[in-house]
Amino acid sequence: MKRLSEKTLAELPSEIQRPAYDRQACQTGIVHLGIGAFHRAHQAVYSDDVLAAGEQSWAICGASLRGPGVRDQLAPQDGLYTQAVAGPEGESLRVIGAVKEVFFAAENPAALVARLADPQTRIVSLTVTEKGYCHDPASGALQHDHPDIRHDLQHPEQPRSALGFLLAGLRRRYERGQTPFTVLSCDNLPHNGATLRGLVLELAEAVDPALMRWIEAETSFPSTMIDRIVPATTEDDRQRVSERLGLRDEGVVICEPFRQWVIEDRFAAGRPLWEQAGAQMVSDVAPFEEMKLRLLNGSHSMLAYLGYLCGHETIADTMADDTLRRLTRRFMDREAGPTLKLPPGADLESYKQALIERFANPGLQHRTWQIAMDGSQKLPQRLLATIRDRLRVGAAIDLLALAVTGWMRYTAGHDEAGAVIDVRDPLAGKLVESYAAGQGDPSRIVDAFLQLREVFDPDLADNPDLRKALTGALGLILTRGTRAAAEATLARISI
Ligand code: CS2
Repeated sequence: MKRLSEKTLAELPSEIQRPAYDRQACQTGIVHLGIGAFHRAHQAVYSDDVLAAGEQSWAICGASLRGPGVRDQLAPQDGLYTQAVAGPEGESLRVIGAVKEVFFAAENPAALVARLADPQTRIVSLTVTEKGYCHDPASGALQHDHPDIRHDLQHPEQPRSALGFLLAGLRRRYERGQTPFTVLSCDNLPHNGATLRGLVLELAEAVDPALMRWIEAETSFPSTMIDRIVPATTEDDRQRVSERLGLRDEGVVICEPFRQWVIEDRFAAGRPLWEQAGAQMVSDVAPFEEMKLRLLNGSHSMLAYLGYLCGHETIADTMADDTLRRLTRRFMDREAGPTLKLPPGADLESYKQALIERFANPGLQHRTWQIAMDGSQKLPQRLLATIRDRLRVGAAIDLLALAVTGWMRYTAGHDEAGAVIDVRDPLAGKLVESYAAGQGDPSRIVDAFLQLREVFDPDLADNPDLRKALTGALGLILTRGTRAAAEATLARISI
């Protein structure tokens, strides 16, 4: 089968939407670090809409920091790939043209730094996942002993980390007397813009305090809330979509119909009119972000651990399981929802209902295992911040505790039938050790986990109510199994 590319684009069946603009005439105004499926199904689609509306200076140059995979998929396709939206009437396909160039950073870090320093680059956006920020998820502090940070401090012109690349690009601009670019974090971190700003400044200070002051004064780091469910693409997905295209596409991304992007409107060097593609430009992202992190991502993580332990492969499967579906709704209604300060105009009830329907989308094969990854980096903002707020006012945390202990049990590395679980987490070694240190005793296991300062701040680690709730929940899981523990918890809280 021929490959999708500029040359073969005209061979696509007529019903497939494709770039209706002159890609050659578009200039690259955005460099994106971490060009995985999520970026290609989210921000790149908004930019594709903007390019189609005639704003030609906002094409994207993408960079992968961790492997050559995406470059190898997209370079032979001139950056073209298909977005397959899994809706109620099947999949609708659209070829996206916003990405003009893809780098694998490690192959030629100097070329990426040059791109960042190019005056045409006005925005540098990021989706590098939580662990890509090289910080302690609980405290938000830079990990000075992180191997990539240590490397980047020694070789600032040949960086490895996203922070190192940002700094190298900004430094070059500073030295040449150019204007800086806007740094746009699009990861699921609390206050992602401010968090990233703090980390870049901390690194800059270690390199050159004058550079740090320039970044502080001149560069903006708007916060964003990004939302679209984008499961990892499988080989089946590629084959199915390629057959419909009549062309082989290695870069297919699968996503749900829903998409939302809320952006703080503070750009140092101009921006595309993303609002014309449906983005919301606001002055304060925090309430949007908190609602999404605590309801969507909090439920997701809970479902990933409990669902996996109950034998479910995907999130849609967990929603077809009556116990887990009810548990999710109760989690939102009883524990996560009441902690929120709602964004202007939000309707909490319909937001929660929509989430249940989005999770149940049968067209998405979103594996519980995928979402379970990197729990140590995700739990603080998804579950522990909610716990902190509830404990402060003496509110119950039964379901939150069940979710957190689901994570602890998952990291044991074997399921309830004894099969191995492939636990992926930057702290995997410590997690397995913590679990093992408890020797099967729930209170000792909980104590060992609470020692992990990267995850639990001292205020949580020393809270007797949290300890008691976690020990009780883990005890239930260990003695009765995850499904019975979920049922018993639901029964208890409905009395
Ligand atoms: C998920 C998110 O993998 C995960 O941890 O919770 O990727 C989630 O699908 C997105 O944030 C939805 O916007």
